[in-house]
Amino acid sequence: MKQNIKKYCKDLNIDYVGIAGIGPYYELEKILKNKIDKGYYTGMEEKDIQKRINPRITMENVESIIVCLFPYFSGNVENTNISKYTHNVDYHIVVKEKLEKLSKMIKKDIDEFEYKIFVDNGPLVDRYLAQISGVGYFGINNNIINDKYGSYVFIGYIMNNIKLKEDDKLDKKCIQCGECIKKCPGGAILGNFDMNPNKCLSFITQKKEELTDEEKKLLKNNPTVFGCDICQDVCPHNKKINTTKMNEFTENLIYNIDYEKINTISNKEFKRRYKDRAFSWRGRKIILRNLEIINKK
Ligand code: B12
Ligand code: SF4
Repeated sequence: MKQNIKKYCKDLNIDYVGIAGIGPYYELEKILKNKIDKGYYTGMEEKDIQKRINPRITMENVESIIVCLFPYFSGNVENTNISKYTHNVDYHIVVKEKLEKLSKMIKKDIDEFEYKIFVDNGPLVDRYLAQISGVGYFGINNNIINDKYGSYVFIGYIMNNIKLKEDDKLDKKCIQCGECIKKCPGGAILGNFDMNPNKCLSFITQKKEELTDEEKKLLKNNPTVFGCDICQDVCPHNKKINTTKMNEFTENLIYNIDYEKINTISNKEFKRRYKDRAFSWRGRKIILRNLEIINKK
């Protein structure tokens, strides 16, 4: 069956697929507890640690997890004020659609195939799954890196009720050059493969609560309306990478958000225009707030 899954993935332009076991993931539990103790969480993460380390809580009859990478790098652009992962149509939509297609293909072979699809929104730790299934390895900047596509990859997974042989994780980490630590504007990267996400500019651009003066200064000095790519852009593992083969990530791209344009439309109109964009999930107000901070003389 694994061979068939690989073939179906190829048909769907998915180059990297791996199988993760179903835990419980006790080594991850230690990392999560340590993060909570140190206050290294933002409130965007699933709070229930048991749910994060035990897939059975989410799908009682889960037997394996199919993990796929979705490369989105389509080239570097000079004039952009939003992060690369938001240039394209919302990856949640694209990845879900692809994994739904893959699941339907598998179901044709195995009638009793039951599944649940997740990308970003699931209870598990996506990067952990990517690592244990061997589709990528950790960078000091916390991102999952793949040799062919670098770290500009989304991670999606299918919990399912079929026992598939687990893949081995790669015996590899990034080269640890330290560039991301030096260049991270918020000093969020700790150097031991962990980070303090509260200091991450990507988080600050998405934060709903009022920003502190320090956070505003950080945003003003590193003007990105949504997300942050610095630790990936400086990473040597992202230098000679392939661009994505997925048309969904190369067509219909938006590179800039214009203050005047957003300021003159209603919240409802904003939602209507941008509901298929990852930068819109926090709403118009947050985008306007960030633009105002960046544009302030
Ligand atoms: C909340 C969240 C954020 C928060 C907090 C991020 C954080 N580091 O915790 C904020 C808003 C800051 C954020 C930013 C970004 N995010 Co985000 N985010 C998430 C989300 C929803 C949960 C993350 C989480 O659970 N964090 C808690 C920690 C425990 O999990 P982790 O980050 O995976 O941590 C691993 C490493 O830190 C490592 N680790 C920690 N300590 C140690 C110690 C040792 C010794 C070792 C070896 C490893 C290690 O192991 C952990 C477990 O595998 C995930 C989706 C998901 N459900 O998993 C996406 C996700 C992590 N985000 C993603 C992306 C694309 C981004 C951004 C690149 C977006 C951008 N351009 O702005 C940045 C990257 C910032 C960075 N350098 O990490 C992708 C990552 C893809 C990839 N290639 O790795 C994910 C997986 C979504 C997806 N499905 O594609 N994100
Ligand atoms: S995304 Fe930006 S702020 Fe966040 S860790 Fe990377 S370089 Fe630092």
